[in-house]
Amino acid sequence: THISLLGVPVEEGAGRRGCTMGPASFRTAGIIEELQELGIEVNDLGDLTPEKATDAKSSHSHLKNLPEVAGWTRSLYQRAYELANENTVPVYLGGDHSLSLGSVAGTAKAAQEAGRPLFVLWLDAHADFNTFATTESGNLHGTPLAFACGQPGFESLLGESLSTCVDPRNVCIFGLRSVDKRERELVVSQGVEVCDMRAIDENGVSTLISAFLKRVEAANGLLHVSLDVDFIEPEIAPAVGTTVPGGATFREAHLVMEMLHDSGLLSSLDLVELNPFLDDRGRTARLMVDLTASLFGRRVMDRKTWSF
Ligand code: DIR
Ligand code: MN
Ligand code: MN
Ligand code: MN
Repeated sequence: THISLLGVPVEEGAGRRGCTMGPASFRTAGIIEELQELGIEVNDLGDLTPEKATDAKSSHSHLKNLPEVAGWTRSLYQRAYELANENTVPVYLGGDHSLSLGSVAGTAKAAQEAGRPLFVLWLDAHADFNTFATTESGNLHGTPLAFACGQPGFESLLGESLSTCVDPRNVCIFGLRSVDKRERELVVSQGVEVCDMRAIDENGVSTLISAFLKRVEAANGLLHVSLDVDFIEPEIAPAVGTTVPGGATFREAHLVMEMLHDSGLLSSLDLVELNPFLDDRGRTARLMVDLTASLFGRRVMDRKTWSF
């Protein structure tokens, strides 16, 4: 494996400031060294510079920082498209979740050209499926999945409509426990797969993730994973602006990562919403780095078949 790290220090999509320090915090927590330790070649591309998108306007006046977020999106859309065409696994270090407006769309365009369906695993307390019309907060980090799945009204982001959309049936929102009313209706009507926290309680992470990975494999799909810090239980991952109690435990989160590694299906990754201003002596940053290491192959022991 070869990994390309790209910092995307956007914070204008979130309701509070601080995610701009995310990429620096991932690096301080040792993300490069931990991945190299696994024998992986890591290329740190530094931090992305956003375009100026002063033309980005919307009639929805409650949207926050639309020109700034549009600038990041245009810049990352192009960069993600390029990286998807290289022989590398891009890892986008956020930055708030609005970075996925660019990363998923750019990756989807490349997947379409490669003739392969793009699957998206969205590890998050939230659905991030609001449109400009449905968002109650006006925070654009709550919109990337709706944008990627081709919902209307996002034209001002890129200055044109999206050429390639992700099929919403190829999206799995995993860990959901907070969804807005109209956002919920959209998720259902679009046929998005949802594994909410109750589904995880009742079935366990392993059954649910296996079923999703089987679908990706059967379709010869590419897999983009988007990991929001708030997927994890806030008691162990406090450095996020939108904590919701009842998140994935330490072991559940690691098991998802370990299973993703064993599948060999991962093609690109977002690590988002880390807000170092809210962290407790770096513990959330370190947890995110450890989860990333599990995703890229760190394990206690090689697997064997147990016989009792
Ligand atoms: C809420 C919260 N659904 C919103 N969303 C997110 O603002 O749209 N919080 N993504 O992290
Ligand atoms: Mn999110
Ligand atoms: Mn979230
Ligand atoms: Mn968020």
